[in-house]
Amino acid sequence: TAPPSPTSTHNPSLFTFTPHLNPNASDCVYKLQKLKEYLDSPPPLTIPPSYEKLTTKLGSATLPSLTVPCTTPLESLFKGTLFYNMFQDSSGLWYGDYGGPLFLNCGLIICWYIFKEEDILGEDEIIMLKHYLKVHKQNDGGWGTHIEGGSTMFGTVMCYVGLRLLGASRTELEDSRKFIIDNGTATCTSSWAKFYLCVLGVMKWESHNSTPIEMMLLPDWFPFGPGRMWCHSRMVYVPMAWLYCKRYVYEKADDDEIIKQLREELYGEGEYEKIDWKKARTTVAPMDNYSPVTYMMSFVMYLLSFYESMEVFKPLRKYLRERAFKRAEAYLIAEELQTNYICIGPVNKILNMIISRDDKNRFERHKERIKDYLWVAEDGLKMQGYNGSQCWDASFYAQALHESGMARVYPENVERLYSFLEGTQILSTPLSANSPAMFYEDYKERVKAFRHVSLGGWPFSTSAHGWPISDCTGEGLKAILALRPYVEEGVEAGRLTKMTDSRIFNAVNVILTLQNCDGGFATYENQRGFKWFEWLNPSEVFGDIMIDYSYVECSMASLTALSDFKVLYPDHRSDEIETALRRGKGFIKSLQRRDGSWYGSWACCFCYGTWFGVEGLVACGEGGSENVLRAMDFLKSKQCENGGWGEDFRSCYNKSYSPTGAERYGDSQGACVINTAWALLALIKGGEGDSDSVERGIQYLMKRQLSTGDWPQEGISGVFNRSCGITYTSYRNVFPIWALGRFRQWKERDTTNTLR
Ligand code: LAN
Repeated sequence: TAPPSPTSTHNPSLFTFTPHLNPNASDCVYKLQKLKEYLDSPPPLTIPPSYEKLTTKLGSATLPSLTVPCTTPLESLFKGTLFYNMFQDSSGLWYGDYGGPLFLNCGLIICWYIFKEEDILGEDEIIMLKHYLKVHKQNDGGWGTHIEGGSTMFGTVMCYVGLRLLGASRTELEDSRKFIIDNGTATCTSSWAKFYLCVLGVMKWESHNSTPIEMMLLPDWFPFGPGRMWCHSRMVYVPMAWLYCKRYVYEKADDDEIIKQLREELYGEGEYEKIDWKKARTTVAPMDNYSPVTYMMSFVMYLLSFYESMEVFKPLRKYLRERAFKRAEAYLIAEELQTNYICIGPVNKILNMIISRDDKNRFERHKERIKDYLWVAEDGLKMQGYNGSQCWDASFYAQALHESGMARVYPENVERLYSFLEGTQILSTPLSANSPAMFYEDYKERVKAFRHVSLGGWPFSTSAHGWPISDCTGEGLKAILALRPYVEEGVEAGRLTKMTDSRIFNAVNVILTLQNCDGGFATYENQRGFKWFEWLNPSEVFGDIMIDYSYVECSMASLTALSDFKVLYPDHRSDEIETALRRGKGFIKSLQRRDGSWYGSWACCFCYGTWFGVEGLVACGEGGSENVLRAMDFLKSKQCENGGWGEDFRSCYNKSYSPTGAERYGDSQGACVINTAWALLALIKGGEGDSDSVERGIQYLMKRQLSTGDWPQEGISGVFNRSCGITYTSYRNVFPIWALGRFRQWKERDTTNTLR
């Protein structure tokens, strides 16, 4: 299947670099004023004092002028770091846009709309949000599920409804309405969109498949249950089931003019009252149907619909549901407390917020944390896919600075970076309001919340978010270990907090306990379910979401961290670490494809996956092995003539390598900076540092560098659930810098090859 191709006239990712706008506010709060100020008068590129040291270090090499392209890899590296370091926040992190999914905005807009009196969004925010949705409309009138995908009914219905609620008129959106009607009306949108339509009151709950909250009551030993699902699916399922079982509908829906109009617009004039809502449960437009609902799931839905509607089950339903609501409430509250009301992701954030409406204190706290998800860029204001990628980006950059030798050149940046990473490690998380002394370390409480050990892990974004992830812990630990030698002075002088051994051991404990039976590592938790759960995936638009699978990315990061740790602490849990590395190695090998590549699940796609695969195998002592050589061959075979690598988003969607081969983002052969950097990192790690292939790749990176030291923002890099793109603005800086740095280190090791 080919994903629909985008027809939007706007290339969104070109507009997504806003770290300049950091107002020093907490977390990701970006004020529109800052954007305006920046656009009116962009800040001058100033040379920081550390530049002096840089010249000394460079020796004979001359300083690259800020308006002239670099001529050597070393110059390029300096300029790249100089540029990127300027955007470091005083708290040590780099802010970036984490937008991409379009469907998320509608959830926020609905929440704002149904609680209008709460002013969840300000006037300026509404203007910018509207702008964002308009900018990403495609030529056919629709919207994609994410900003770079072709139109889907999921994206279109969500964005259409969002825009109408924000005040856009029906006439303005006539082409979009036509798109919806032509593709079978809103009854053919995906089940997720249907859910939101029901909440808003523009669809009847009968069109929603049964989503019983009773699932919360299934015992742990039962082969299926919320605790066994991938945490993201679980965290969305519980509040969805809550709202479904209450048949929650916006209370003023029947008297609201816009709602009444939407009921006409989404289905055709006069159709709303005639629709067979039950039938609508199973209708879905082909463009949304990425993972069609299986026969088994249809059968389960059929049985559940009996349970849901039969009179005989009424007393049983009442009894079970009451108990399940109690359990679910405790669960939802625990999630809110654990994440400081940020919640694990943008979807449950909004659903939990809607549910908490009657509890003033809870609702207020939710409101305070909405801004964490908002981001303003040149394309408008968006609801991001997470509350940012701060820790993840910072960990990679720390390693890039270390490996390139640049960490010695920029001591102030390094100190700040260390301080951020040190402060972001998860130390403890309260579990419930009634027992503030209860922490995750309390086994019973933890298990009740289905949570893995958190203490010592690192999150993807901020410590306030608090969910540790295997690979974020791995990268965080590696980053801290890499930076420690540079910050000794700062620690001694009391400017920085010491990273004690016990904190490091806690991180190692998180990693060790996250290893799965197959030897690999999943994202947030162990793999607790079975592959057949996927047959019960009801989402249509997303693939492989039911359980937490072992991934090459998570495995590499965890294993390399263990291997770095082992060198520094050879006596701590050394047997367990040896075993983990051995098992991990086997797992990484087992995922390698025939052609030598690895599929990347969290970024686009095979270049990314293969970099992780190679890095992981080398760390497990497999450098030079047949597997690594095959990976080298794979990468070399995909290099474009101009020296770069480029991959289309279809790679992720279809799970098979798809080169772009066409003019994209200023490259006639469709190569991209970030893919090139990943391929280079893998090739150099795999022993190809002296090859012509690497030389040409490095030249390519230099050629694409902008005269400021930045690299152009190209296509969307991140991906999740196989089908949705997500923006990482740091990647275009961090990975080229790292690749250039690794190249430099490699060359310096080889004395016959002097790098000017
Ligand atoms: C992320 C972001 C980080 C990412 C990595 C750490 C990079 C990866 O290696 C493991 C998976 C993980 C943690 C990941 C999983 C899925 C997330 C949480 C996201 C892509 C960010 C947004 C996405 C989440 C599911 C989006 C919310 C939408 C729903 C459909 C629930």
